[in-house]
Amino acid sequence: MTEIPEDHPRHDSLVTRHRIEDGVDRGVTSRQGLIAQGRGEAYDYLLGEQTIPSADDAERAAAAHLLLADHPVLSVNGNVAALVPGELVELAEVTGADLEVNLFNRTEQRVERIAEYLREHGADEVKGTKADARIPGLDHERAKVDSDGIFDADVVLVPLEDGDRAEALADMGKTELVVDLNPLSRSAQTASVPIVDNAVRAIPNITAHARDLRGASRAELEAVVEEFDAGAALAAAEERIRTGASEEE
Ligand code: PTJ
Repeated sequence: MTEIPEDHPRHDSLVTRHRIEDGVDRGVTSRQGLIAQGRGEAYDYLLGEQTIPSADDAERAAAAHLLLADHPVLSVNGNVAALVPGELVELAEVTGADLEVNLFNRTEQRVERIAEYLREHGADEVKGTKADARIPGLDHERAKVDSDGIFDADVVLVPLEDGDRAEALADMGKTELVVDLNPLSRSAQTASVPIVDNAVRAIPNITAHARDLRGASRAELEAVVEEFDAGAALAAAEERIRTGASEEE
């Protein structure tokens, strides 16, 4: 990987790009993942490449949902596996969530590579290889999930999900926590908790909130969930992108 000086004005963005390139070289990320990354970068640039206050609220609400869940699952695709493998393992540990590889462009080889990459980053168990259940309403490959993983989950964190699958999971009655830099995407619009932030910042920040909330009572966690307003968070993110300004600050 090319050395990027720490004081380079676009340091974080360039490091992120290199991680995705490296993910493609390792067989973890799809080539379409490069295009998705470019799209995400454009939104992130307009958001000021920072976690805006409404995204931080969403990340706290997501942490509360994961802690309240009976069976939380973190869905992992080729992009987040390349960007935040260790951070996903840490979030799973702190919240007691399962990790499941679930791909848009599914190949058994890439599922295996991603599972192996997560294990190299400390994961004990990675689901997604059995694929013995189907999400209703989706075509065969994109519908595949594990019966004791996403199929059984009550709360699912889906970073960079495609709109069809986000809707199908919501139709199954699951609480969906979606990380997507585009507040107008169908997945963000469908989510119980839309997190309009870069996965690189969002995942460790959800973990930090989960650590902070770990000692809280059920009633306190439920209050955090209740206070979060998905519509207001989406509106705040769109406002920031369109005008560069936020009413929250
Ligand atoms: O590994 P696979 O096969 O599961 O494929 C994963 C991708 C992401 C390639 C696939 O799901 C896809 O094509 O997604 P889309 O439809 O391009 O949507 C990606 C969304 O994620 C867009 O709205 C981007 O703005 C957003 N995005 C891209 N990078 C990031 C991001 N959101 C948060 N953090 C990012 N780093």
